[in-house]
Amino acid sequence: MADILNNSQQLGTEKYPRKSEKLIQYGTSGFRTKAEELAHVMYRMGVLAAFRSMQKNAVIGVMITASHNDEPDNGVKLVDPHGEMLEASWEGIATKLANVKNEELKSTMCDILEENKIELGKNAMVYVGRDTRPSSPYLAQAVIDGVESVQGCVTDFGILSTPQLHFFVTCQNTNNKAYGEPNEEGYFKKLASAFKALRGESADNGQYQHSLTLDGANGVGALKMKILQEYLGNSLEVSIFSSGDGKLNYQCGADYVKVLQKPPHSMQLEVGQRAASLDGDADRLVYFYLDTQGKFKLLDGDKIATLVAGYLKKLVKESGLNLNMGLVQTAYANGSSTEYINNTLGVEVACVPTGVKYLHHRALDFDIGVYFEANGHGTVIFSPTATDMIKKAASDETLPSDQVATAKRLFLLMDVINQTVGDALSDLLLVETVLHAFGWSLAEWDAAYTDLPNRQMKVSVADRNVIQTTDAERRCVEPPGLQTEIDSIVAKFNKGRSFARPSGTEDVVRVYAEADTQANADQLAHQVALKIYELANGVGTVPSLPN
Ligand code: NG1
Ligand code: ZN
Repeated sequence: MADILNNSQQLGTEKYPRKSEKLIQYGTSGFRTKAEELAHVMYRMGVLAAFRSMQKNAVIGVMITASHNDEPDNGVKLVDPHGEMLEASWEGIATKLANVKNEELKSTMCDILEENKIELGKNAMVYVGRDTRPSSPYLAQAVIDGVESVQGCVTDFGILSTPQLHFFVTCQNTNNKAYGEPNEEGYFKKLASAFKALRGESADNGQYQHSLTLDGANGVGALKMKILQEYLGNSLEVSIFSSGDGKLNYQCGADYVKVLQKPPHSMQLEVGQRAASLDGDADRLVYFYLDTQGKFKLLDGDKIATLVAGYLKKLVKESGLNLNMGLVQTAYANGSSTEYINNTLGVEVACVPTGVKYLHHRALDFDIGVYFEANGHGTVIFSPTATDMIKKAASDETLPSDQVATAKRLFLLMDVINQTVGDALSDLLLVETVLHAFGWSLAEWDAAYTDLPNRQMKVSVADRNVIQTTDAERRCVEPPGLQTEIDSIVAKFNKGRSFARPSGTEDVVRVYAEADTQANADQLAHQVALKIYELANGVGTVPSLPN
């Protein structure tokens, strides 16, 4: 055992040394920073993934990506046995291992093994996936070297979307491969065959037409959509933009479209054309179109959640099954969406802090839990009881035939949905299915409610952690006096709402504001940003009014 750890420390020190004293923290989506600062972190996360696999006696995933961030960034996150994010108590362990001095690597590994009662030498199996960033192959090799240094086995899947890796890990760790086959073919076949079955005879219906324009963010989503198209055949025609000829996430992608509220730079849209954007690792999806006045209209994660929840609620009612449903959002959800879910859909709404793990966890409380971040990251999960009831009803000959048919639809929908984590390709097939079923264009979908004008801003401060929040991040408790100031600014705006929180993925404080008009939302965001700059030690240029 001592030999293995000695060798691991030696390889880590020689090939992947920690070169700076800068601390790095396992945040909402793992470690994320400039790619050149990450080699030692990757190696050490390879070691840690192997340890986690030994502890859990299951496959653990490691994904190398910085999602929607700029191309020079990169990141790493661990995927736990059932496809969920790494357990919170291990985030601290990961942070510690990533930051110890080179010469303390071995003793820290020993401590982790001892404190977690892990027997070194037990089988360890780690699945590794990476996005299309130029730095990703080298960083993946560092992870692989880390796993192998403690005698773990690696399956290197090469380029994958983040949700594909979650899917593979879940499939491999589920008894009798009940969730599916842990490989690309298994993934595409499961999604595409359910989607085609749900389409029925005709690919068009009412105002719905089966052609879509897709912005692939110049990333893995574009590559994987091309493969998915082969499985989809004629059921959906997709024209792919930003398919890899430009820079990743540059002037394109779901984050660009959502935050700037405009189409990708290179896309010429026609009035009414249905378009969607993925992010750099294909776990976020937003839709958009130009209305009859040529005005840009965004259908974000909130709109996707309400569309899907509305359809599922209808099917549950028609199937006669007694299943409860809930929708989980974060503070970034548009106020109009929350009002619509409460008052029109009549579905229970929960609000949790930013980060998919919080949404996923809360969604587990329902028979059918729909969760989406406004940025387009989310999915639907069905409890084991709901899954069982739907499965039984779908083949229950004692039930009226229309109820059986509806249960069959719900059953197929469960297969279109990647329940392990938000998945842009799976969500896209889900949205297309619902629009097809309703016979809707984007304008009809969009008509459910009108978003309140809103604005996001970033403020640079000396230490973003001086901002501490409560109430699902909707109120600041630190620094003292800030919340009172925010409250009095908000009070000046009609339908005003605003909050601030430290980002988990960038070194900034994020400000969100909504109000009755765009000018007021901009003013509100600006005034709150200035207050943060003043009370939380702002650095660099003073925040200016968004234009
Ligand atoms: P931070 O940087 O903590 O705001 C962003 C998103 C999260 C989540 C993570 C992970 C917003 C406002 N924040 O987190 O929702 O998606 O990235 O990628 O969209
Ligand atoms: Zn992403």
